Amino acid sequence: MNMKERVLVADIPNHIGETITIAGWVSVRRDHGKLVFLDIRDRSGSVQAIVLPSSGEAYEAVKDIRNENVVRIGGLVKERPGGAEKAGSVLGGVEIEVLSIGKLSGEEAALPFDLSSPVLDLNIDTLLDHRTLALRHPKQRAIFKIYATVLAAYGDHMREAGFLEIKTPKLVASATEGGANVFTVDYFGRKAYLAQSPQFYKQAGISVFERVFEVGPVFRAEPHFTTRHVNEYIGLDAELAFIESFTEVMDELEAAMNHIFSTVEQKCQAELALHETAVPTLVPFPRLRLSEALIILKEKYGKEVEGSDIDAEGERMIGEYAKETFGSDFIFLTHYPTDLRPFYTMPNADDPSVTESFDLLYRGLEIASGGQRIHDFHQLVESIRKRGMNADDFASYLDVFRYGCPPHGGWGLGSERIIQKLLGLGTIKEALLYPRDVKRLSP
Ligand code: AMO
Repeated sequence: MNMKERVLVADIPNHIGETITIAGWVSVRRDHGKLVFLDIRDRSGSVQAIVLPSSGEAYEAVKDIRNENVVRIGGLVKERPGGAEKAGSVLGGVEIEVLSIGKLSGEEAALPFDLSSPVLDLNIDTLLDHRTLALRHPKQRAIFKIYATVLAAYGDHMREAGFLEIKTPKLVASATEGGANVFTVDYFGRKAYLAQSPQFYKQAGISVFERVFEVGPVFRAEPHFTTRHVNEYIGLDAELAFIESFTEVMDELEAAMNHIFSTVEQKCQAELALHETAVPTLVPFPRLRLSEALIILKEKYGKEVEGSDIDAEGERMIGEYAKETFGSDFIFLTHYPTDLRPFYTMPNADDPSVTESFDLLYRGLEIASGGQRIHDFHQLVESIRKRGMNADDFASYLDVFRYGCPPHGGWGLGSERIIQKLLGLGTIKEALLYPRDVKRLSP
């Protein structure tokens, strides 16, 4: 087939009365008496094709065409009376009368599940075991159209706001976030790690470029089975210099979130509709100290928390509180205790037991964390020591501060959690094409 001659489905209405070539997947084959109807899908949309017994060769060839086979069709574009009202995503107003049809690929084997029903009602294991096939379903494809829009909107916004896009190594010599959740790799006989975040490199980045952002993989060896963790995700990170307060970091993140959501609203109406959801009404994000949130949890929800941290249930409740009190799907929790944040976090000048830091919750789930960083060499060395770590292990990171680094802060934002909450997905795994969890390394 000469692909140059191929007409995309979305362009078919411009070819009424012409004989054209289309190619794509058979979403569904329906036999009505002697007529065969095929919904043909390509990247731009779906159209109905009809094979009449009088077509001879095509009628013979269509006999072994099954759902999801890949086909090429030569046919006549016809106006379809009343077709514009046809429900679903199939192009109304036109149809193709098939003159020739050829199978490009696909066996006659039965599909493991029915992709033609409006809802793909599979358990998560079946969905992920047959991931590539399941992705052909319109609702699944819609997730990744929205996801791509989120990534593009984030990049566009950050560039517009003066941030330089950087890509940093994912094979690294030291853990950045502390804790045990780091994957070890054999690196030519030495121990290396998969990056837990671009933290050190984005801080190095601002010491050169002032404002940097990165969209890249993050690896976490978390042995949990939860609906919000995966072991590899895409982080939307940013770091900005010459700040006076971490509130400026929150301002920048809020502006980025606003741009992401308004872009999704503009570009993804059909995809949002498939998921029966809409972009939340955006009001200024409320900001609340974590210590105040804990009091609210106790007084309003009767929830006691252990220690001074908030757990997943507490975050859900504070999400409800934000909605009820401020009409906001988002809320910043601020001033996390120093012993709960990584060593690079700036302590509060008046009360060093808390930090200049925040988490951002969206519909009750943490989607980002960030804050101001320590930029003084000696203070940083002291912070490393206080946590029982060896400053020598951070020599090249510390050099960034030895030679001068402006006051700065930034955030790490989990891209998949945005999608999970926007679409109300049961698990974050549905927001990844090929998620990695404790048990899953394939497909
Ligand atoms: P943190 O560890 O809180 O901060 O991670 C930042 C954001 O990344 C997302 N996230 C995850 N998403 C899916 N699966 C996981 N296992 C997972 N772990 C984290 C969350 C989280 O809010 N360096 C700091 C950020 C900074 O201060 O700039 C960091 O990595 O949405």
